[in-house]
Amino acid sequence: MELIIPITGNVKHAITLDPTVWIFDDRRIDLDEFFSEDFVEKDEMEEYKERMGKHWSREIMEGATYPPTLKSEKRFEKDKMLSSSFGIVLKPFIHNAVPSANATTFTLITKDEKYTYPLEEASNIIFKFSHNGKPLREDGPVHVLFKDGSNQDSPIRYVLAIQVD
Ligand SMILES: Nc1nc2c(c(=O)[nH]1)N[C@H]1C(S)=C(S)[C@@H](COP(=O)(O)O)O[C@H]1N2
Ligand SMILES: [Mo]
Repeated sequence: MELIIPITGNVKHAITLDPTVWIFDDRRIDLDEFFSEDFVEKDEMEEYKERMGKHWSREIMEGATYPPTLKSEKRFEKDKMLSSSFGIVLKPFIHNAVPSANATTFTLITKDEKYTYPLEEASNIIFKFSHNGKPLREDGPVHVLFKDGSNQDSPIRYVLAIQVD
């Protein structure tokens, strides 16, 4: 199993995905949160952080030197990275490869099979890259999950490459 996934075919820039670095990518999604009722979309979360930011800058002006929760927040984030399951939406990576104007589909090439989807479907696909804090070294490097949760129990595995046509 390779730990990288090339995007090739009818694209302007053939690129290589390296799921081992996605744990540091802000676009990562905590999958246990995502596949639960109380998932908060990113822009709502940004609004919330902005409001909290204003709150904290006021606190700082009023005398506190740093948000009193900052240390425990960092600790919490680190614990989560080491124990949670994470994924990332496929779409921006296909976008970065710049599909040619006449490209319409992408195909997930796996060890045994090929799965072809219209390009728009990339926004509905999540590449899971860690399970309980561990990279998917056996049957990954990613598991392919649909946002609607329909294949949570039977994700596509052993992804070797993505081909745009
Ligand atoms: N809530 C939630 N359900 C999930 C996932 C997840 O990350 N979060 N991962 C799916 C994937 S990709 C797999 S392989 C299985 C893993 O289940 P197991 O821990 O029982 O092996 O759970 C599926 N259901
Ligand atoms: Mo998985």
